Amino acid sequence: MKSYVRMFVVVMACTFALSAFAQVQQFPRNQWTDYTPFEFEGGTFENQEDFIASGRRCASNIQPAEAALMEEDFQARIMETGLPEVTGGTINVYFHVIRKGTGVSNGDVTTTMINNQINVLKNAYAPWGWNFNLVSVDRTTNSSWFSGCYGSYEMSMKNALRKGTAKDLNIYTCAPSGGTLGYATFPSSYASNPKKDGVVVLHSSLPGGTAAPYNLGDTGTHEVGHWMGLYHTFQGGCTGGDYVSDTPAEASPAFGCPTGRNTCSTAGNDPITNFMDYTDDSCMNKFTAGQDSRMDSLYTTYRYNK
Ligand SMILES: [Ca+2]
Ligand SMILES: [Ca+2]
Ligand SMILES: [Ca+2]
Ligand SMILES: [Zn+2]
Repeated sequence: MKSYVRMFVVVMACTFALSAFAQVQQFPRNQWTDYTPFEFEGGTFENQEDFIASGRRCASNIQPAEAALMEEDFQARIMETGLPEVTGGTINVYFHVIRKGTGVSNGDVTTTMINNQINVLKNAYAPWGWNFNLVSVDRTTNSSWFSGCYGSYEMSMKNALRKGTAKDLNIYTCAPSGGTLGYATFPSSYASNPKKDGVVVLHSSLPGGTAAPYNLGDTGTHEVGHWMGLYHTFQGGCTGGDYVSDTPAEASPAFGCPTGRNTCSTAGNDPITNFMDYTDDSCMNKFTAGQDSRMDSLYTTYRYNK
């Protein structure tokens, strides 16, 4: 029974991974309160909501049915093995810079930007027991990998560069799909495709980069959240679907920093300051105890000693 469930999950995960190459999920435009053009990395969007609706904020969107399958696998494993739970620890980080030439504008991020990104991760996760140790930085000049690091050239890049095991974090900086901010794999997909495991972020999202208002390093924080097993806070809309009880449900991704936003009649205002929403880096500043508990459990189940 359990192995059947697990195999089903793997098949569905692979199906999803393939379909993810073909499309980014788009969100309905439902507010249109702002008619200020939104300039981002050489492109102009009608406004910031249009940018969010384009799907470029994060490519780690999964449908509720797929999340449910991943959750089923997770629960089955907990029932089999119990939880020898680690509640924190130090995660080794292997940092891979993909550039199309020299100079920051070609993706050749500086050592200072990398160290500042690691510090942003440390500050975000320290309250919940996690530390990050930068083990190595490598730099690869390859313009195909630079723009194709999510999708077409992703696996050639990762097969060549990924280091460590399930418990180790590999971060790639590049220009995914020509400007998508970030993308991460989830813990449960490690077993079926270990080389794919890791986090991809837009090079200019690092602290000091040009991707304002997403240039304080919290794209990294957000994508590592997915890598630790968290979904978006708007997953499942008002019925909820992030499997975290202390993040109030919200109807759609928030953007900017809309204080007091309340899109669902269920208890609590929208969690706009949560790292797993889509707000500006200067707006997001927290995980919750429920998210911490989920990260600890998922890390124990799929990454610790694996
Ligand atoms: Ca913890
Ligand atoms: Ca929730
Ligand atoms: Ca509410
Ligand atoms: Zn995301």
